[in-house]
Amino acid sequence: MTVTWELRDRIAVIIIANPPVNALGKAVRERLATLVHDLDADTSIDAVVLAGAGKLFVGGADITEFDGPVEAPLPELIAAIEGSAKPWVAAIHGVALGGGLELALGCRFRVAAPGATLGLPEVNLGLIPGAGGTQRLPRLIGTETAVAVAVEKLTLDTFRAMKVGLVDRVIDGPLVDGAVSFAKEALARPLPPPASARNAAAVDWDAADARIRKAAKGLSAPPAALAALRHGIEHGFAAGIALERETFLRLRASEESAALRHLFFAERAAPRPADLRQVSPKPIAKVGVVGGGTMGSGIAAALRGAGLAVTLSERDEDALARGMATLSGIFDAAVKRGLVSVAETTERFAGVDGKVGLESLRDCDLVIEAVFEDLAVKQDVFAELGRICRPDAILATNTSYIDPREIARSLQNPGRFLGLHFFSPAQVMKLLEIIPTPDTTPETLATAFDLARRLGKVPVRSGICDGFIGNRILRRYRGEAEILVRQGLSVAAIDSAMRAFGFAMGPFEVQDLSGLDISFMQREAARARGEEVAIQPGDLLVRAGRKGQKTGGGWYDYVAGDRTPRPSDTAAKIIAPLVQGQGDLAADKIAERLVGAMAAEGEAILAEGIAASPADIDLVEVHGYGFPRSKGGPMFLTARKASST
Ligand code: 3H9
Repeated sequence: MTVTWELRDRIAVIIIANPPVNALGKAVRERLATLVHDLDADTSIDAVVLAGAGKLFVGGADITEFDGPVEAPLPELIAAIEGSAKPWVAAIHGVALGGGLELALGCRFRVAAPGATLGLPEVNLGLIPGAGGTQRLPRLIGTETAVAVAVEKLTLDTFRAMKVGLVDRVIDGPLVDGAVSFAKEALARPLPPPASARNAAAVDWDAADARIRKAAKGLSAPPAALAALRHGIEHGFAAGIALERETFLRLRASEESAALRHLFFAERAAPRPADLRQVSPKPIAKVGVVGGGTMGSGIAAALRGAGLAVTLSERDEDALARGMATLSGIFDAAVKRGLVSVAETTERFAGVDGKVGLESLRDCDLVIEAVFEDLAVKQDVFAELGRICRPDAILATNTSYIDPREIARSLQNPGRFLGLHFFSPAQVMKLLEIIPTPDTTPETLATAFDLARRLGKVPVRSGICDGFIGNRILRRYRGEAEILVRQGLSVAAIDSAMRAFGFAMGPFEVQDLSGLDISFMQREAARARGEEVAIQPGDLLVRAGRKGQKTGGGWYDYVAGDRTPRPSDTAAKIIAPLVQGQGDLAADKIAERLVGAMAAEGEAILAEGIAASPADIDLVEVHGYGFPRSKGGPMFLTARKASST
């Protein structure tokens, strides 16, 4: 870390250099605090320009410090800058986020290069801005926009920031030169009041609170950020600052924020595994997708969203027409949800070339197979692809369970092969399990990670085992839930406990939605191979024709056209032979049992080297299986509980 300064024509220019994001760590804060004092006392200086070295101004407070004590508090530094005898000018490029924007708000002026991003993303970390952001921002840009920025994560680009009064001038040429000229011009005029001395108007607080609570889905930070903003407008700047600080410190010490910070670092580490940092990915422009079912179409849509040319291959005209119709449905749904414009979807759809057979994939850089989950069918596909595709093309299977080594058995040049396990709906779900075989080359693997980055997915490398990381843990989770049913707990009580924990649906509701028959068939196949697989309640339900919502009932009953699960006496009678006991467990204990089972499976997965780290397992659960983000993942949660007892 270095914070340097130089004198330019009676203007001091301070440059913060603290790679990678110029975070405001303790050393930076202390150095800046000394500079405020020293520059104030220096009569050869009339004003100060504050800029960041490298790609950006300041990415925020140093998040790694939030597990430790508070030292050299940022709010005091910012108050000192605001109260300085000389005007400070923040010269912003790249990003000014969180504490970075708060630092700029303490300056009397802000100038920015085109293309900068300004925002207060603290709520993503379970925090509120803790260095005056909720108080100075509304006083500078108006309360409504400030609520959108500080509470609802709106970011402003340079021009919008200029429009709302956050930025005083856009500097087109060299930023620091422009900022120095701006400072000199500003000195010739009376100074505007600092942000803290300005007024801001009230908004309809109750309406804002209701909207924010609905969107926050139980997270603490967004309503707390609004409350701090409101308090300052109703009771004055000093009272607002006090509540903001108290709330920030309380949330900083919360489990929710610790969980979200854990995920922040896990998500940043995931795309760049240490062993691949020196390996260049291959360029990928054209991708083939084999199979136009739900998965194949979803993958094609995701690829188009990243601007890649796609050839969708099906075995005959009818199947191809169905695949293209599914794809068109995905694009229509995205338009209806306001995610993309009609023009964009038209362009995306036009970029998909539907073809019968595999011959059309000969010039693809990458081919992803997403056909029926059957080893022989997949082997045939890869035998043909091996013959048809360019020898340097990467070939990937989207299998959920089958051993990729078996799938690639007949493939020449297996170094270019690996598993890419997408999650349904593939155009939405963020998780991508990347499964190399022992033959996969580092270059192939690096290309898969690069593809994930381009698709905006969270990549997690998995070793080979039944179900890889995610489905293996899912099986254990469901198995544990069924053990509770056998012990006499009702499926409704278990589902309700997991919803209260934070999942959108309980394990039995999910099974009814996706169908009980797939795992039933897997168990039946294992039994047919002579493996000993005990009869489970789900087997009895499927044998009685109850496969889930699609058959009008599974664990629950459903009435036509209504997806509301209704507790089912029929289902209870069918599974009764396997139930022993009365079962009585509080909701939090149910969640503890099931999450504990997930973590235990996670431990086994780590011990076998299937996952590289507990954080990777947490990413799989949060991004692929709806584990509540605010709890950080089963490994994080279990480790925290263990360390606090
Ligand atoms: C805050 O400011 C609280 C205040 O209100 C109150 C305080 C009192 N600290 O994302 P990248 C690391 S809360 C520490 O890949 P990019 C990151 O882990 C903060 N480390 O780069 C990674 O490390 P590694 C509010 C940080 O160029 C490396 O930097 N601010 C921080 O794609 C590169 O990160 C935010 O929430 C940090 N603040 O994107 C902004 N930020 O190389 C959070 C990053 O070891 N940051 N790292 O894996 C971002 O959004 C992006 O990092 C940013 C750069 C856009 C800045």
